[in-house]
Amino acid sequence: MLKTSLLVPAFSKFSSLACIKSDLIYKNPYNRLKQYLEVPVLEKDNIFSPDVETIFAAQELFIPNRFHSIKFITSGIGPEKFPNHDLPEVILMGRSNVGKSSLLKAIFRNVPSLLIRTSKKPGHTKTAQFFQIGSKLCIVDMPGYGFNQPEWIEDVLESCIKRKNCVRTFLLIDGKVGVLESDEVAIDMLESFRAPYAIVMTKIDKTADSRLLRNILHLKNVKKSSVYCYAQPFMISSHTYEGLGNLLAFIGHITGNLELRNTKSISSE
Ligand SMILES: Nc1nc2c(ncn2[C@@H]2O[C@H](COP(=O)(O)OP(=O)(O)O)[C@@H](O)[C@H]2O)c(=O)[nH]1
Ligand SMILES: [Mg+2]
Repeated sequence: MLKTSLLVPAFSKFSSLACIKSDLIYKNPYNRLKQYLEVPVLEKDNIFSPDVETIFAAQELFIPNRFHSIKFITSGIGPEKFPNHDLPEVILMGRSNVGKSSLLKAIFRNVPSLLIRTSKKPGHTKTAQFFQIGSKLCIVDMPGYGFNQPEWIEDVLESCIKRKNCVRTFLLIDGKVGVLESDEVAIDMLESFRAPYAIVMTKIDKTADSRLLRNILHLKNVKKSSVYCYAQPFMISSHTYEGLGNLLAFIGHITGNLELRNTKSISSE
């Protein structure tokens, strides 16, 4: 197989992705953690592991052009404000300050017209914000729960997650902090809605591997009885983009926009 370091410059030369800073975006942080344990970190070892070409194709989805516009469409706290369309939707939810907006910013880094505000102050986003990616899919940024959460937090989460368009909810957990009680409540909620969801551990650039591993293993216990959680947590840095490619390939695939090549099955929930 081609080495990533050879492939990235080759691709960049011929494509609009010349802005790639490094090949961290193609890395799966899970492979780094694996070396510390003699047994697999997860029960099903590394079930989603797209190759570089697949990740590259996934990134192209998030680059606008004349026929493919990427834009903010609407925001609201109830169904009357939500869009009426047939696009598949994925939702980003998590505690205030966990890195939802930063992840969006990283996903849309090639869309300078989209101004996404991140903040050190928790509780900045109060409504569900819908972003449309051409005629392909929609990403929804949710208000954070926990500190400074809006009083309508449960209602807005429920009405978004239960929409027929919603194909997956991503529950973001701070990689350094790990699962808190409020995250366990969120997990219970998703399970009670029977909503397929996946965990995303954020901020891995500022988390020591030992701590990340500890938090992943703790997570494994928390979701022992879960039915609707995807078996493999994603790990990302929205600052260095490490692990981001894996997540984009997953989003592309579950929304029916990306065929997987040389990738192990993701049918397992
Ligand atoms: N080092 C690092 N900081 C991050 C990352 N993601 C978010 N942050 C920081 O965490 C804070 C909250 O991020 P934000 O995206 O606004 O969180 P939100 O409330 O969940 O939308 C900001 O100061 C971000 O710069 C990351 O991947 N790495
Ligand atoms: Mg935010």
